[in-house]
Amino acid sequence: LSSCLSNEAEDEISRHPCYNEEAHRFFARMHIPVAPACNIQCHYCNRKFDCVNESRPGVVSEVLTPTQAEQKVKGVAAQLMQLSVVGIAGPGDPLANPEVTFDTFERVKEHVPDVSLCLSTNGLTLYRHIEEIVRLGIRHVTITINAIDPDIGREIYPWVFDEGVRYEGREAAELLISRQLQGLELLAARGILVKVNSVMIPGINDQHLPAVSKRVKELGAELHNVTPLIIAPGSQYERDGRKAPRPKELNNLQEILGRDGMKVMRHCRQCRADAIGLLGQDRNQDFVLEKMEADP
Ligand code: CLF
Ligand code: SF4
Repeated sequence: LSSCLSNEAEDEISRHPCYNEEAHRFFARMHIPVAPACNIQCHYCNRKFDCVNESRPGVVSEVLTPTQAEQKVKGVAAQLMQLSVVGIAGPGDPLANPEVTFDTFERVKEHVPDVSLCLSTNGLTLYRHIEEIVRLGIRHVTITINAIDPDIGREIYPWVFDEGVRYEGREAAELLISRQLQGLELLAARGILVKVNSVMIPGINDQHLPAVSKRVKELGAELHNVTPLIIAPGSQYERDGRKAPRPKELNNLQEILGRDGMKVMRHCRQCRADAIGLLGQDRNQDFVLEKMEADP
């Protein structure tokens, strides 16, 4: 870890299963699926399924209301001793659903104060929520940044929707990228630990990701997580016949990024938006709301 981190930040990282590879054997995360809408379109996504930026495509998480989420977090925290992080990562973009997302975080903060809060977003509206994130004590934020060059970004994002305006083509990518980098910089300046996720898309951004890594490191990102493209059924990339990278290609890229001095995450399990347990575990079915309500 970089030596400029405070002791407090190092401690926060040591108990976060995604930010610390050792921690993932001992500490569990819980995702609460309260955020169904999204404000951009990625070519690898099919909106019928969970957001692919931080999850597996082709799975559908059932959306909870903030009240249901509160009950569920209380129940899980009481039963799952290893729980250290509660995150919101979908099934759409959490910041495209700011009311339910922040209402839910507020409830978790109040009722389960000893877990760390984590947020994952495409970053489009991040700059508008910095104060709320700081106020709620959210210490870990993930931004999915697949490109910093709008000419590459336009091959990934056909459109972006913000404040009643729909942007397309290069303009859409340019807006999204500028907001992502702005959000990253603002969060880092407030001492929030930012992880950047990038989806490795062969033939589109695979050669470009070292430049992305370098830029986000300069802006203060703590960690870079490159995940292999998994194409959602019915997505544009499926129609285009795009392919996932081979494991060796992904490993080579991670090695290149690591050589440039970035801390690279290699143990991501591409969780569902409703995942519960240690990374790689999905114990959602062990914590069914109705059952918990009947048997507190
Ligand atoms: Fe969840 Fe993401 Fe927080 Fe982790 S997951 S919101 S940072 S608590 Fe982790 Fe899962 Fe990979 Fe995400 S293994 S998909 S990186
Ligand atoms: Fe789909 Fe997530 Fe992209 Fe939105 S940000 S289009 S939900 S993959």
